Amino acid sequence: MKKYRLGQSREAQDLDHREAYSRERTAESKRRQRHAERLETGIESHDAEALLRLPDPGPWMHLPEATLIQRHSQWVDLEREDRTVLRATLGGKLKGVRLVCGDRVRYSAVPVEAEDPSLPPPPPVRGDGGSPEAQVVAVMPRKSLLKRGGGDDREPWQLICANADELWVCAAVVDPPLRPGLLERAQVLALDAGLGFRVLVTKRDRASKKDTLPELDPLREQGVAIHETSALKGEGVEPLHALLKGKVVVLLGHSGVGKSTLVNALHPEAALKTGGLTKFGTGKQTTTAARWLPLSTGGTLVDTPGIRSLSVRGFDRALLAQVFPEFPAEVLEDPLAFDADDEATLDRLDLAYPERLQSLQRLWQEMEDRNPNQNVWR
Ligand SMILES: Nc1nc2c(ncn2[C@@H]2O[C@H](COP(=O)(O)OP(=O)(O)OP(=O)(O)O)[C@@H](O)[C@H]2O)c(=O)[nH]1
Ligand SMILES: [Mg+2]
Repeated sequence: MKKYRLGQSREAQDLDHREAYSRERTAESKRRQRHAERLETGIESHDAEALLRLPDPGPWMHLPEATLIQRHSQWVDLEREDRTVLRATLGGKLKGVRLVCGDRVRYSAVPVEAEDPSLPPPPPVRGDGGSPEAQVVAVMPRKSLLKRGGGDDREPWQLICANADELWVCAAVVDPPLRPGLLERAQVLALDAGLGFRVLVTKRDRASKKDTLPELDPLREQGVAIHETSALKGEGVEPLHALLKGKVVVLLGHSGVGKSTLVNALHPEAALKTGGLTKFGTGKQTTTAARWLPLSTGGTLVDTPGIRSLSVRGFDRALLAQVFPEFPAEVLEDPLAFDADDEATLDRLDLAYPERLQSLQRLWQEMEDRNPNQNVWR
């Protein structure tokens, strides 16, 4: 049994002990090691742009070029200049490089690993149908990159499409309902990528002509182009052909708003699968991967899977001044300083659409969001 002198704590006694000293030292060194490791991953994960960097295609410029038209889990589909499609795997040099629909790539008919033994072997290919005929070895610099915020710092961005010119957001008149914030969020994405922005109202036949869709008023005032369509009846579709000429246009919207139906109306050869709605009036996630579809009438449409949410995490807050131009500068500088529920504040600001203050605040907050697990060490 240990004896303690009066006034001495158990800890004080322990520190005199040789064994306790060495225990302390090991614990301290382990702590330091852990801390160093955390700092390392912290730095890596905060380099959000690393995901967007592409290796130099310089050595591969002699190879033929093609467009990535669809990504599958093990391979990609490429479209050559003559519009024929071929299936390809990704070369070892592209390990860790995130390719996306619309990327211009250089490919080789023989795996380059066969020529360079220092590279890892090509990935095994399993699954349906045609086996790969080529290997992608380089990606060309992108003219534009449409992306959305990712879930956390390890996955800071989700890429949607490369080399597009415009983003068309589809919103159905009725089912499924337009979720608040979707249009503003999509505007942020388009501004960030430098793309033109239009709103396509779909299923116009489902509502009366008198319904003027007041939720689009703020956008109308900003001068955003809004097109009303009914793809099933072929109404409002014809004018879109002229807008598509020579452009790459990405369609974005909730599941079930009729993106694929619209593509089929514009380009019947595509014969895309379309789905009905669930009993809750939501879409059935019929389209599962983005598809690059060159049109015979000129231009290219990109059909995308329906979105549930659209994160703006990590985007520049300065973009909000263009998305919410009706707000005074004092609000745009610090939206959170204003109480969106306080009548007096709203009266003083004299906002045309007071409900947009809350939306502005949400986007503002989200843009700064970091992964809570990573925040501990910052
Ligand atoms: N009444 C009417 N129904 C339409 C119209 N366009 C699409 N629909 C219907 O809406 C449903 C969903 O259409 P899709 O084209 O599959 O929708 P989507 O946006 O591609 O959906 P995801 O692929 O799940 O993202 C289908 O049942 C279509 O028939 C329209 O103009 N009018
Ligand atoms: Mg679809």
